[in-house]
Amino acid sequence: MGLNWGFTLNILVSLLSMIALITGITGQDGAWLAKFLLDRGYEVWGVYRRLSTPNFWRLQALGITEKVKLVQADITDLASVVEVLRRVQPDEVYHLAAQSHVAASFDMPLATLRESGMAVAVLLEGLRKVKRDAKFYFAGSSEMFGNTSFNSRGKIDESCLFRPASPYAAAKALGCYLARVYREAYGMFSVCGMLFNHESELRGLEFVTRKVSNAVAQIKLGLRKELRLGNLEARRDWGYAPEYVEAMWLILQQEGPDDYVIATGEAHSVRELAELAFAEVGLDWRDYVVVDEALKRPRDVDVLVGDYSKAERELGWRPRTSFRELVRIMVRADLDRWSRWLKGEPVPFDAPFYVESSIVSGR
Ligand code: NDP
Ligand code: GDR
Repeated sequence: MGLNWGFTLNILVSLLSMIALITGITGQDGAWLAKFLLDRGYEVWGVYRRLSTPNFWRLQALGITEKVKLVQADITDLASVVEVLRRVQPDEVYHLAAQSHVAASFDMPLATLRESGMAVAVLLEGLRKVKRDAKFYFAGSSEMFGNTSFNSRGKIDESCLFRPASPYAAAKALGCYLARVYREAYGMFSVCGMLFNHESELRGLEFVTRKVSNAVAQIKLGLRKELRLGNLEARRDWGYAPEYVEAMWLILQQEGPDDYVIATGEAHSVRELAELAFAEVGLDWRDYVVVDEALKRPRDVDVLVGDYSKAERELGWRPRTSFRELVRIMVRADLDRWSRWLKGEPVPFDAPFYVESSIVSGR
């Protein structure tokens, strides 16, 4: 019987390719990471949860819906997580799923603690029992540092203390501690990425950068008249998401497990964000932005700015997209999507189905 070379090659490729499992594949980072790993020849599995309305627009926008393998689970449900781990047998697990909105965590503290904190134990216990040698990445956050004291360069690095200022931040700090506990207690390759804000054209509409870029596009096209915002003075370290998922991968390619700050090292205020975004389409932000006290959080962190020296030294990672470029990418993407949508073209994006922040409290 002759050898079927195509079939044999397929088997060889699948034997050689690494298997990655991404929780939160329908979110911003999950989609970018899936694309990044597919481009590197990974077999990519993604965990999604059952929703009454399917939410695959980001995978569609990146053209990878047919390339990833989707499995259903809820990260708070150990039985479903173990089932997925048994089936997928991943080499690398990127645990990105969470209730990721800081303001919403004040409205839903218990659900946030369960999904963004306790669920990390669900994943780690599942892995310890099913695939202990898999590498595990936990999506920690700059929010864990809260209003911490800065290092001698006036920034936040890996040695700064956690001082969480929201239920979300407290949950992420728990997750980060758990990642370290499993590393030290069981020798697992388990790490906590301390990523500062990263944005893109795939960002959720509830986050301030995308809220602004979407509103600017709508105002420019005459679809709305104003943009309501909360704290204009908050300063954040905003980078471009596709570069940050690359850092996640690099962290798992190191010889040993360790935690890293990933940031741009520059902070900008929400006011500057609005100014730049409106200027991008030739408008003056002061004519459209309304400050709404209801959009201010019970407690906010004044400034978060990261020191990525360790990542640069050990991972060879550094940010490439400036704040100005980031704002331009986002505003242009929303302008393009709304323009096409108005012409009746099919565009995979979320904004036409969203309700205004004046209706949804706290966003
Ligand atoms: P998103 O909010 O865009 O995505 C969150 C993902 O988690 C979605 O896919 C969501 O699914 C999924 N999810 C939430 N709850 C569950 C659940 N119970 N079971 C299964 N899936 C669930 O977040 P980002 O992509 O922006 O961020 C990724 C991770 O990184 C998050 O953990 C976030 O907290 C963290 N992080 C993000 C930063 C950023 O600037 N983007 C910075 C630092 C940390 P669904 O689509 O169904 O809602
Ligand atoms: P953040 O992002 O809380 O940093 O969490 P968000 O974009 O929600 O807020 C950034 C800053 O902008 C201020 N702000 C507003 N925020 C929102 N969402 N809506 C508004 O109208 C508004 N007006 C002012 C906020 O008060 C805040 O100071 C993000 C998430 O991705 C987390 O999951 C992640 O861990 C952190 O970044 C790092």
